[in-house]
Amino acid sequence: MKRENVLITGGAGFIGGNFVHYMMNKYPQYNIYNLDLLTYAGDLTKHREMEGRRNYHFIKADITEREAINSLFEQEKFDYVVHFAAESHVDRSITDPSIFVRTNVLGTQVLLDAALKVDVKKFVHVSTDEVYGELDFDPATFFTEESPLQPNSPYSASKASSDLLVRAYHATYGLPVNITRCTNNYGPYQFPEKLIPLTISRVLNDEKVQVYGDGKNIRDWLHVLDHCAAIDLVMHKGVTGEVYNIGGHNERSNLDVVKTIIRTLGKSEELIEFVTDRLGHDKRYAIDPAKIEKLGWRPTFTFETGIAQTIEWYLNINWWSEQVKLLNYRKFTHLTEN
Ligand code: NAD
Ligand code: TDX
Repeated sequence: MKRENVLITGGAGFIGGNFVHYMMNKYPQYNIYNLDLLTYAGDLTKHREMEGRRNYHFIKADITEREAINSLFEQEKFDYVVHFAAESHVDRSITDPSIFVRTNVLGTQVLLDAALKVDVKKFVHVSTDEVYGELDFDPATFFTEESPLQPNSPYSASKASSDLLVRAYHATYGLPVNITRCTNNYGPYQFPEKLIPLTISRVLNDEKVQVYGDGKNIRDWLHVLDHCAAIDLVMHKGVTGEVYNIGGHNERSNLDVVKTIIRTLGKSEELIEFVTDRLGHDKRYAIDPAKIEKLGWRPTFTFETGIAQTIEWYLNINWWSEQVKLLNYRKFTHLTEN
């Protein structure tokens, strides 16, 4: 029987990287192709164990380069495409939106065109709850798949634009697609520009943790392994053309998250420093996951179990502390000029 070929774009990044591990473990019968440009956010050391395995292939490529992408698709005849590759940091999109439009919009369109030519079984586009804009603090309100798209940052606008292209390629050309929109992910291998890994590194080094605004903004935290399981389900069982929201009912204010990390590491709350707010800072994200739950998915991590496991992971992994040192992570926040 022919082995299925699965293309994972952005597999050297945080979520894509975890998904490569997940798929390699769960489906040894698949050929896994990890396509990544290795931007500042991409790192292959997390896949050292995969090197040399017959069914793991790494391809260094830029999803915006049409000719290279087209010839790759013609050569490898992918059965599934799971598309993570993107510029993903909101602060960076405020400083320089252009690369977000290029990678997230044009890059997605190049992949969609290539996928059309080879008859893929499923194209899963990994998107974000940020495309719905912001909610107020009323805990009874949630985003559903029917919520209007009202993105507020250049990042979320670029993701919403790519979602619309994916939708249009299904409606116009019949490409078998799913769009997933998840809440904030956390867990192993996250790049230390995002709130949780950045806070862990700063607290460990007894440095100030910069909380934007008053710290009351709320995010709904999803452990990356729960996210991987949801994407697996959508890829294999999702109804073609449908959008699935993925969230964990794990809402926390940013201040709560920072205090939890400080407490767990046995440090003082005096490390907290309130700084200038992010421009266009969305107040709250929260998802109603009823639709994906009907498909058979439930998160396995509570925020308490997930954050404890995540902090433990960062404490024990030399790879990550080396990365933090190498990357001088401080320069990636929106306060670079301060
Ligand atoms: P990340 O920034 O950690 O990784 C992105 C990866 O894409 C990197 O490995 C990078 O090298 C690669 N890449 C960037 N430009 C590329 C290009 N032109 N060609 C090929 N590869 C390229 O991102 P992440 O946090 O793992 O997010 C993955 C996806 O999930 C993104 O599409 C993001 O929008 C979405 N998402 C993330 C979160 C989150 O909390 N992190 C939440 C919702 C949705
Ligand atoms: O130093 C910080 N201080 C702070 O208060 C940083 C880095 C962030 N914040 C705040 C801003 C947000 O309210 O914490 C919250 C989380 O910030 P980020 O980690 O930058 O994530 P967010 O902007 O919520 O976006 C994330 O979730 C949705 C991902 O980066 C996106 O890729 C995803 O689509």
